[in-house]
Amino acid sequence: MTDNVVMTRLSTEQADFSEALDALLDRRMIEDPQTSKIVADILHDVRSRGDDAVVDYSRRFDRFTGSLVSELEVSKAQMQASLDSLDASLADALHTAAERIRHYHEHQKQPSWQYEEDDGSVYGQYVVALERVGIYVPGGKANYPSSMLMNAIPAKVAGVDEVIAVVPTHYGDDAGGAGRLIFAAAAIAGVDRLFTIGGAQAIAALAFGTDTIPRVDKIVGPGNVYVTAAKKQVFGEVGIDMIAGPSELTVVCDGKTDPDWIAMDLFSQAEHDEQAQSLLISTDKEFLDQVAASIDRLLPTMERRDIIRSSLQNRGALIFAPDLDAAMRISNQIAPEHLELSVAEPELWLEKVRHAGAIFLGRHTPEALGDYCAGPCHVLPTSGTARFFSPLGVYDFQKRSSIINCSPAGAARLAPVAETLAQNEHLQAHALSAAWRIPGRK
Ligand code: HSO
Ligand code: ZN
Repeated sequence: MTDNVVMTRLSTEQADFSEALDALLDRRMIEDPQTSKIVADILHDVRSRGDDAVVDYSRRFDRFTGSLVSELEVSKAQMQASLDSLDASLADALHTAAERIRHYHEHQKQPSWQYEEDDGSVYGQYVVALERVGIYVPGGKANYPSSMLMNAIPAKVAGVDEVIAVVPTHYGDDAGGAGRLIFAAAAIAGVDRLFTIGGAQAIAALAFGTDTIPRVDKIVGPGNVYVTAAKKQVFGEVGIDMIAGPSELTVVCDGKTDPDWIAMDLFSQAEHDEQAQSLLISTDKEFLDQVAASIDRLLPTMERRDIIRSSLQNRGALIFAPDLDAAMRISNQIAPEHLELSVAEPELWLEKVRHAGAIFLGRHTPEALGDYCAGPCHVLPTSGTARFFSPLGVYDFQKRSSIINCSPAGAARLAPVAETLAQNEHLQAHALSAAWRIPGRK
């Protein structure tokens, strides 16, 4: 049995290639005004009514049937019991993934630094962890215990005092199934408090705090359009990591990788959801045909074939480029969340990458390994935002303070400069405050 997946074909040889690529990428980050309004109302309501509003929205939009926010909290003992109840092989896999994520992120810690000038003054930067953060782990079309690890472990490595995780309510109803894995992952990651509260109401509760849910300093993690809109609206009141859209993969291939492997890599992204985007750029037209044939042959064997088919037909594409230089230029224009360089000597092509959330080098590095256990975080910039955002990392959970420690000689040396500039800004107190540190001036 084979399927017939009709995927967009693009080629740099077509006159309207750039426009066709732009249309395919379809990156409007401006949200629909109706969504903004719904979210603004929820935020306002949670801010004024606190726990009661959280309960109301969780009953209305999620599957909560209780009456108190405290019923939506999963205790540390419950998290641990979920972990204890897992099959050994599953618990081992989670522990291995967690260890590898922790090890990778240890390398990301930014140290404080300082330097001393000849006059004995010291200047530097003091790096310190955030006190309390909220992490949002979505539910949606799949269940992602891996995302619990990927969000919480970098925070713990940074030294965050308190990590509050929120997940949609249905996990609480399914504590024996999907919830169990999520709660177990939270135990392994060292999450301090966990609430089964999703949607914009969860973001509001974390941003403003309620009687039961503590206010956090920063909220990270991807979510649906309501969660994303809510994060945008609370930004400034709290920190946020980035603005997430549907997940994407771009594969650049020289045509010498097994086409079935590439088809499966494209499926792995497409199976996340109908809006996910899988793109293949190859320098070999015949190879594009071979991958198309692999897709048709393999699709009927896939459990999530309906989602995969929709995703590939709606947003996927097979793209021809005359050489790898051209392929890399297209990839940079896409600025993909995940980039696989399935080519010979991928290290040589790395320097041509300008924009990509995570880069997977070589034929044996599928995105799936990175999604779970290679070590880097799988919370990555989507929708072309790799032009200015970076992967979620330890640095997102650290902040910096500047350090200035002037010796008497250093102060005397800087004061005339400050005094002159202050006088010209007509700020007399500034001028005197500086000048009085010069011996004899006061
Ligand atoms: N590819 C997803 C992460 C994930 N995959 C979780 C499987 N589980 C977004 O980067
Ligand atoms: Zn994935």
